[in-house]
Amino acid sequence: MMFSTRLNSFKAQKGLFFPEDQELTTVDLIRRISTVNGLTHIELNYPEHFKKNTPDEVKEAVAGAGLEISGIALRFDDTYLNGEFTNSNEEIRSQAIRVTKEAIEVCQQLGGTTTTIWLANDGFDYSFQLDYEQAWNQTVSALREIASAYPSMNISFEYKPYEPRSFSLVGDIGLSLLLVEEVGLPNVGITLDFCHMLMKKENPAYSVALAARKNRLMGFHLNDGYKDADDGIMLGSVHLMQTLEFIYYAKKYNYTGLIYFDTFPKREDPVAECEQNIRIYQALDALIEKTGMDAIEQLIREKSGVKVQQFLLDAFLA
Ligand SMILES: [Mn+2]
Repeated sequence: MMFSTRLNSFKAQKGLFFPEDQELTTVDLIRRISTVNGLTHIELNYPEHFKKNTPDEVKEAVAGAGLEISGIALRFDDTYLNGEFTNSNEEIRSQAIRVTKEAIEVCQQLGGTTTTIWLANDGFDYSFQLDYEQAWNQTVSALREIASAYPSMNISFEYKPYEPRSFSLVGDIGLSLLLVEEVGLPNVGITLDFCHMLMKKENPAYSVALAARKNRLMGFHLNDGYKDADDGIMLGSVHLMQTLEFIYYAKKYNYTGLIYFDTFPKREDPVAECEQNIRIYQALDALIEKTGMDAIEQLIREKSGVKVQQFLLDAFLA
């Protein structure tokens, strides 16, 4: 299994690893993240993580830490406050497309496979604020232009229903699959973020099944939360059964991609927090193995809420 987590989490509880007055670079954060037991990969934000260090410096630090780079995630700053691929200022829209292409090139240069696109600002806050059809068409054409220029690289779309916009343009699994289908290229897929799915009141395992049946499952962002906000707390801490079901479907569809913990430890030691997430994932995976895929398949076929609760109880008491 490939495990990764948020590099920026390693700015937290700074004094446990760095002198309090040290200004942290990406290379410093890589040094700290490399102390996590069980971590295999690093994911970097573009352009954010390349402001103080060059791609070569980052590459060297990651190799020196005995880790690999899985990919790059786009982080659009306030230049794009009024939209990335749907910005009505043509110059800003072109810049969003150009920066995305740069991110893919950096990903390629660093030996990563997947560039994840989250469009924070493509959405709306008011009625009559957005021409929906035009915005949709602009998003399809931008993604098509980007993905067709790099056919050997994975481009993964991460949806989120709202925040920072009141409504995202593409905010759920169904719309994301429609978008990807309209883009019509084999190297475009979907990243499922557990909190984002909860915010949309999706059942996460169902979203796995829908993306997998279209062969578009490209990335996992795992965490947990209380549904209304992107809490980013530890895996399984609130929705344990839904996390177990999610991992069951990941196994059922032979998901071999990156398991990335998109959590925001602040009051926890981020090293211990990440190790705990890895342990929880492995423990739930082992519980499924022990129960047997066939036995769970049988449980699903019975469609019995009572038997599902007994399964939970048996797992606790085992
Ligand atoms: Mn995420």
